[in-house]
Amino acid sequence: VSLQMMKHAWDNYKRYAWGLNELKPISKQGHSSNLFGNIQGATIVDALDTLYIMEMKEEFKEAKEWVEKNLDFNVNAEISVFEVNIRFVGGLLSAYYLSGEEVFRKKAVELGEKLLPAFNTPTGIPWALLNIKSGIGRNWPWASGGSSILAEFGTLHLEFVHLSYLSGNPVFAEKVMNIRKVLNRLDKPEGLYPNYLNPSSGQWGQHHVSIGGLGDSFYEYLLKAWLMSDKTDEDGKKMYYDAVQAIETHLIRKSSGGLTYIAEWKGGLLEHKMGHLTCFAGGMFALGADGAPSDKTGHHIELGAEIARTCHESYDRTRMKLGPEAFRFDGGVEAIATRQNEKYYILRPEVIETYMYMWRLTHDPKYREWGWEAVEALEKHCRVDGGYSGIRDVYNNHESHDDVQQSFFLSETLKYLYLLFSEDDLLPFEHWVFNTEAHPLPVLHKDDGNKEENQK
Ligand code: DMJ
Repeated sequence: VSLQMMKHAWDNYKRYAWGLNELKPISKQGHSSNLFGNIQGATIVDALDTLYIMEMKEEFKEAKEWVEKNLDFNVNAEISVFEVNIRFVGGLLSAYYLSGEEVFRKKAVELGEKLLPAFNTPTGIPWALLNIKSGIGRNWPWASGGSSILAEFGTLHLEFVHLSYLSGNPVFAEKVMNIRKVLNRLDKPEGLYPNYLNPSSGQWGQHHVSIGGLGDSFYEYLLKAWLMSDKTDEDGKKMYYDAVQAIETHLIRKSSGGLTYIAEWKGGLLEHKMGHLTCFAGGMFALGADGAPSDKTGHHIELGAEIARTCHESYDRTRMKLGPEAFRFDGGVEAIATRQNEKYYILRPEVIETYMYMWRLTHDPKYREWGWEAVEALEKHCRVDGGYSGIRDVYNNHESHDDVQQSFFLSETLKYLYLLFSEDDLLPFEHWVFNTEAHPLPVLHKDDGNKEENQK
């Protein structure tokens, strides 16, 4: 089914928005997000590996030809370093490792080089935004006291380690190892990492802590850096398990109805809200269970299972059986969005991602059942003639479509669905880690410095 869904999403993108970043499936035209500046083709690059894995050979070939002829980084564009890294660098790296086609390696390294000026700050903590022509960087104007964002500068590690590996140039890995060093020198309030860090002073901004937006994939990359290093990156490992310990103590709570959730922390006070983005953590806890101290292994799996159940409830308690952007555990509600501007669903993958990890790690059939419910809801409410669209209010009887087919729907949501219903030996966890945009990167095995071997 996910293959048919991919075909529908892809064919319509191709028909109405080919070469542009994303598709507007209702108005049947291109959608350009300023996250990528003038860089074009986000959907193509994000979808390459999904097309490959689903064996959509014709489509993969078209996509590759587009990359060869049209993907151009010599543009005057201010881009989000994080978004371009996870979608474009990540997408190109995976396409290279899966297909072995040199063009993807070349483009990934070329783009990596364009991103390097972002690290020209007093601390080496990169800017959020970078003009890839002038090399001038800055931060989001809304970010606390000119800070960089934890989930942004903390989500470069996997890709940059691979860029050094594939280019032979150590500079990429050095840049991300330095981020680690800066973080390790800092005091952490209650062992937690605030979402804001000033790249000039090297001091934390506001003490907001989140495992959802602004924090999320920083934690994910600590664990995955350790796994991707064939479990040699002991720093990454320690930082991950220490962080999870602090998260459990200070952020994880159980509702009176028995649902485990991860709250947000604002200078010591809890906001009892969990974002859709936070739902990825179920899969992360389960993936990390194996490396936890031996008496904690079962506990980390259990935590993953409980988060999966809570996130499933957030879907089940809506009219459309698709989860809201954020749901609350206060004012008498549990796992329900109470604010109008938190009721939307934009084709996000995190809940299905967690089902996929839980399925692979436990083989409990309920995760496939829950995944199937999501497929039915997507088909019923998000599928339109011109592709797939997000929904403005998942509690409503009638769909109000937001008219965007996000590129991560093709790279993540549909890939994780496909993997959920595939055998475990397709991209097995012993050999692959997924970047935060679901682009698989091979584990770099310590016993063979040999590239060919690592690509199997
Ligand atoms: C994706 O770009 C990535 O999964 C990122 O980590 C979070 N936001 C979107 C999907 O929701």
